[in-house]
Amino acid sequence: MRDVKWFTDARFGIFMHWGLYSIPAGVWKGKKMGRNWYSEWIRMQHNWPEPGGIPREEYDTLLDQFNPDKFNPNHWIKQFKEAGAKYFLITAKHHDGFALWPSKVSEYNVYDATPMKRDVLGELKEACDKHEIKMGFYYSHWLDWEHPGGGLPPWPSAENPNDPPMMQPSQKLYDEYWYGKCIPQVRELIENYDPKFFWFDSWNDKSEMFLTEKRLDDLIGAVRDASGHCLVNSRIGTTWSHPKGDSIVDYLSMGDNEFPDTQIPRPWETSGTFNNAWACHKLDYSWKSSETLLKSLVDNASRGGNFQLNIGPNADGSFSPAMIRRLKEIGGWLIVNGEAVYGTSSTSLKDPAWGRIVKRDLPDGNTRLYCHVYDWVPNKNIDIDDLSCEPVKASVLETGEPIEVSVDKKIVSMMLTEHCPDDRISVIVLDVIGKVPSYCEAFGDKMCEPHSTFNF
Ligand code: FHN
Repeated sequence: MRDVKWFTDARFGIFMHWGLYSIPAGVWKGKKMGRNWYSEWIRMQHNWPEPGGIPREEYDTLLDQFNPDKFNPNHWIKQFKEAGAKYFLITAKHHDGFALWPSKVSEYNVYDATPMKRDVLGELKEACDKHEIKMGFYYSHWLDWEHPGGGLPPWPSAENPNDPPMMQPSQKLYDEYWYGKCIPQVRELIENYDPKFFWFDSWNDKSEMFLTEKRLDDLIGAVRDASGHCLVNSRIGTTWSHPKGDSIVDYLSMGDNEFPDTQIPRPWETSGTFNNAWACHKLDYSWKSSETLLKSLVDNASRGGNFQLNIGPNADGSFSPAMIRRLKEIGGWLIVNGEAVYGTSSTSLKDPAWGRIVKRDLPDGNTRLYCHVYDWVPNKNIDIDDLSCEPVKASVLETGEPIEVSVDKKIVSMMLTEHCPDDRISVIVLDVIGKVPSYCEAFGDKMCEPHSTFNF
C-alpha cells in the first residue's frame, strides 16, 4: 500500500505553472488573450472566440526565446521551504506538449528545442532533495497540442457554446499519442526523477471520449509498475471515466480554486491561484491577500484536505514582488502556527462561527485541539457547543498567554484576551481529556462521492 500519510500530514504544497506560455504571459502581439485568465491557454484562445488560435509555427517562435537567465532552482525551492510548503509540483508538460526535461520521447523539450539547454526538472529535483521538499509533477495526459494524436480543447460545450469547434483526433491517432508519448514520458519522468506523486489533469466528463477505462488502467498501471510509492490523483479521470471511480487513485483533486465546505474522508487537495491566472499573466493584478490564502489552507485542513498554492513565475525565472511578499507572510505565520496545521486532522465538530478547529491525537489518549480564530473580539467568549470531552487548559499558541476556559451545559467557552495575537488568524491551543472523534470515526469512512465537475 502506498504511503499517503506524508501527503495529508504535509497539508501545504506549492504548485507551479511555467513554460513557453510564460513568455507572452497572456498578451499576444499587444492584445490581451480572450475567454479567461488561463494564460497557459494562449495558443488556443489568444483571439477567442475566433477559431484557429496561434498557428503552431508562430507559437514555436517562443522556443528560441526561452532562455530564463533568472532560473535559480535552489533559490526557488528555498523560498517555498521558507513559505512553509512541504511539497512542490511543476508543469512537467502542459497542454502545449512542451516538456521541461530532456525527454528522449519527444524533442519538443527545453533541452533539445530551446537555447536554455538545461534539465529544469533535474535541477529542481536536486534542490528539493537538498531542502527536503517532496517533488511531484503535473502532467497533461488528456490534452497535448504538439502531438498529432493529442487531445484538443473540448470545445464547444453546453456551458461554453461560443467556443470554436475543434476537430479531435481519431481514436487510432489518440492511441499513437497515448502509447507513443504520454505513457513513455510518464515512465521517463519516474525513471529520471522518482517523483513522489503525479497531478494528472482533466476536469469533466468531456474527457471520457479519450480517457477510457483501458487507457486509464494502462497509464495507472505504468505508474504502479515503475514506482512503489508514486501517488496518483483523481483528475487522471477516474471520477468520470472509470467504472471503479476514484477508489483506484490515491488522493482526490478538487476543481480549480474549489474549496469544499464539507469534510471529505479521503486524502484530498484543492489547487488554488494567487490571483486569477495559473501561469504568469502580465495583466492580472488581483492578488489574493495572505490572509485569504491562509484561510484557504486552514479551511481545507479543518476538512481533512491540503492546499496547493499555485505560482506562475515570470518567463525569465523571477518571481513578482507580489508573490514574494505573500510567500514570506504565509511562511511567517506558519513558523509560529505550523503545529496547528501540519500533521493535524479534521474532527467531527461542526464549523464554529468564529473560525475552524483541527485536532492532534496525543500519545496519552487525550486530544489537543487547535482553534483557529478568524475574528478575535477582545474580552468576548467563543464557544464550542458539541464537544463531549472535558477541557483541561487553553492558551494562545503564539504567546502562551493563558485563555480562561469554562463549561456550562456541555458548551465549552473560551474568553478571548485583550490583545489579538494575529489580525489574520489567531490560534488557541485547547487540551481536552479523551478522544475527539475524527469525521470518519463519527460518520463512517464511506468512500467520497464523486466531487463536482466544473467548466472553465
Ligand atoms: O486547463 C488546465 C489549466 O490550464 C490549469 O493547468 C488548471 C490547473 O488546475 N487545470 C486545467 C483546467 O482546470
